[in-house]
Amino acid sequence: MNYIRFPKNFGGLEDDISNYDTSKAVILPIPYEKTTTYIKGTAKGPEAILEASRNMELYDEELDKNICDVGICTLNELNIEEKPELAVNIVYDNVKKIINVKKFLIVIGGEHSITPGCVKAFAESYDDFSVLQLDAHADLREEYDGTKFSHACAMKRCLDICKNVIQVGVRSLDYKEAVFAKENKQEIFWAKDILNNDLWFNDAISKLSKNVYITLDLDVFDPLVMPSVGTPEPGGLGYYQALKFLKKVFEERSVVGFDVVELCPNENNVHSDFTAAKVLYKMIGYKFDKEAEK
Ligand SMILES: [Mn+2]
Repeated sequence: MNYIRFPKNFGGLEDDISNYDTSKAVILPIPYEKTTTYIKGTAKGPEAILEASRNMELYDEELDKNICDVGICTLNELNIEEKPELAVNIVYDNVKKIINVKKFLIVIGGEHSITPGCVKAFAESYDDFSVLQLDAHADLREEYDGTKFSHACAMKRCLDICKNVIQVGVRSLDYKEAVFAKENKQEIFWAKDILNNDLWFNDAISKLSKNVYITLDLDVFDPLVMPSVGTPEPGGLGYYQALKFLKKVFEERSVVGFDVVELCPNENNVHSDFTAAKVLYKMIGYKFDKEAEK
């Protein structure tokens, strides 16, 4: 497997803690962008996350450890030129390969349309499986801009594969999506109901199956925290609230993989890139902190 080596990899890690053979976590960058509709630039997301990560402290004060000691390998970018309907299968094939060798996979985008390919691969490999989506947008459109595989349809396509999709932080959708959500009793934890309180944590987690795939669309965060996204929406989650929730999900469920999508780097707002890298790093920490307790 070809991977990015020191000093260009995630975290700028030396080869002994970032080689493919011994790393427990594997990052797959997919700079895919074919269907974005507002601000363009998510194709540069993975590179910006990697660059920011190399400027990050590797010691985590919350977990009191160097998270990277589990081994974090950064694979070469998966470049896909095909249309979204074909891209799904290419993502699926590549994700499947990593699942089969039992590494913990993190996909970084790129736009949200890469998620259904990931979900297809994970849903096939795990029984009792749910998807947890953190996102400002419901992404429940049946079709958008002439394709069913647009970023705006990402979760509708995931629902075709897995019936149990829990949505957190949503504050933007169209009328048809709202009708669909109501008719299908879609579990949505609206941003307006969950900001500034943690009362919903247990309820949301109780709806998740044993095995969980997390798709983290960075626009779930408030634009003050995360301005560099393709479709910013006011009124999103704060940094500590999101981390507290994610940590609890990792503690109470078996998170089998996750993606971090929709970073749209802007050189005037590099703190977004840094925040994305740090959240991703902490999520790896939460995963293996739990493993260590077993
Ligand atoms: Mn979104």
